[in-house]
Amino acid sequence: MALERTISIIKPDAVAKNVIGEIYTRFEKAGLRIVAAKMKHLTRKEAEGFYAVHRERPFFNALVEFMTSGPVMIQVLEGENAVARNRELMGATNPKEAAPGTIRADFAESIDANAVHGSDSPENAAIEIAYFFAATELCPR
Ligand code: RTP
Ligand code: MG
Repeated sequence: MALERTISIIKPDAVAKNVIGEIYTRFEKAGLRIVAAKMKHLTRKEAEGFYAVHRERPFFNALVEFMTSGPVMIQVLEGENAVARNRELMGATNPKEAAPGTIRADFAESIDANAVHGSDSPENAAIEIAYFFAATELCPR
């Protein structure tokens, strides 16, 4: 088992619903540790840069609009298989397909307003962590 880090973003819909604490509790119960965190209202440029891999997708503009519609809570999670474990906790992208008990099943409204983001590989996690955090902002155990 590998000790990994991943990025989690609590999206504007879940921040507006006041469920940051409930989502943090799920990370903690799953053995994921928060080693950095910041709340931020993303600019259009920041959201476009973060989702640059999706630039050519039909949903890109809607995604950027949504991600800049209110503040987000961004955290680095650390733990065994953190990338996969966080994605298990999140559930499927479309909340209608998300397994019961997952964050998206419990808190998401739609495929656009789907409560959370999680890195999809250790390689992308490293890129996404560096996008939002300086190395000195990480506080590993
Ligand atoms: P995320 O990146 O946010 O963790 O979600 P994901 O890996 O499950 O989904 P991804 O394919 O990376 O897509 C990024 C976000 O774009 C929105 N999306 N909309 N309308 C659509 O068909 C569609 N597909 C994706 C979602 O908000 C998704 O989280
Ligand atoms: Mg993704």
